[in-house]
Amino acid sequence: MAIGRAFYHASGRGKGHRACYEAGMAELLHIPYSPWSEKARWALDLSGLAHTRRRYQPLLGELELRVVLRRPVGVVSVPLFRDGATVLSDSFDIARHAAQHGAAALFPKGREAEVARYNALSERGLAAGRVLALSRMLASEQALLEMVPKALRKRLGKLALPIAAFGVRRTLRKYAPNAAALAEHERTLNEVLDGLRRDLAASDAKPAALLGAFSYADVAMAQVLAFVSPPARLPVGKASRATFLDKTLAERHADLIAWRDALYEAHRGPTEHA
Ligand SMILES: N[C@@H](CCC(=O)N[C@@H](CS)C(=O)NCC(=O)O)C(=O)O
Repeated sequence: MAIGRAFYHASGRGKGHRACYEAGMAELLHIPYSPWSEKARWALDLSGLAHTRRRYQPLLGELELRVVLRRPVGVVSVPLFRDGATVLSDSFDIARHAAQHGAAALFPKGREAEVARYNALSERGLAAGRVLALSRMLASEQALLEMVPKALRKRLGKLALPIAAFGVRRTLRKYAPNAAALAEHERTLNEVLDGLRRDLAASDAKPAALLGAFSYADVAMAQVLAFVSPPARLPVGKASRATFLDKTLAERHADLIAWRDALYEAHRGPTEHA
C-alpha cells in the first residue's frame, strides 16, 4: 500500500515543537511504546495528515493533559491529538479523524459499527494485557528503570526505582481496580485472541483482514498482541520488552503473532516516534 507521509516531524523536544504548534500545526501527544498510541500513529501515518509528535511522560505530563482536556479529576490518557479547536483524547476518535481528513480508507462505508465493535474488543484485550504486563514489570528493576527518562534517571539516583514503581502501581490502580485477579485477565486476553483467530479464518485476504479488506479493525486487534509479544519495531527497552511478553500466550497464539507481523509488513510503512 502506498503511504502518503505528508506530515512533518519537529524534533519533538523543547522549542522546536512549541514553535510548530503555535504556528497551527496539529500535534499528537503520545507514548512511543504504548499500543494505544500505536493505534493512533498507524492511522495518522496512513492518512498522511500533517502533524508533529511529542512524547508524553506519565505522572510528569499529567497536569498539562488535565489543563488541555479541562478535566481536573478523573482518568485522562494519551494519545491526545490537537488541531486548532479539535481536541481528541481517544485513539479511536483520532483514527477516525485521521481517516476522515486523510487518504486512508480505514473505516469502510457502512461498516463503521463493526469497526467500533472490534475496537471495543481490542480495548478489552488491551486492558487485560496491561494488567499482566505491568504486574510483570513491577518484578523487574531494570524494566522499571527504563520507564524513567535517561536524564531524569541520573538526577533521581536511588529514588528512580521507587518513583517508577509508584508510577506503575498508580497506572494499575487507575485503569484496573481488580488488578490482583491475574488469572482472570489472562483468561480474558486468551478469549479475545481465540475470537480474533475465529474471525480471521473467514478471510481470504493476504494477510487476513477482519472485514475482508484491511481496515482499522485489523489495526486495533493487532495491538492486543503487543501484550503477548510486542512488535519488533515498537520502541521499548529490552527489559520492558521482556515484561510485555506473555510466554504462554505467545506460544499458544504464535499464528496470530505471525498475522500481526505480516500486517505490519504489508500495511504499516515507516513511522517516527519523536
Ligand atoms: N481508550 C483510550 C485508552 C488510552 C490509554 O489507556 N492510555 C494509557 C496508555 S498506558 C495512558 O495514557 N497511560 C499514561 C497515564 O495514564 O498516565 C485510547 O484508546 O486512547
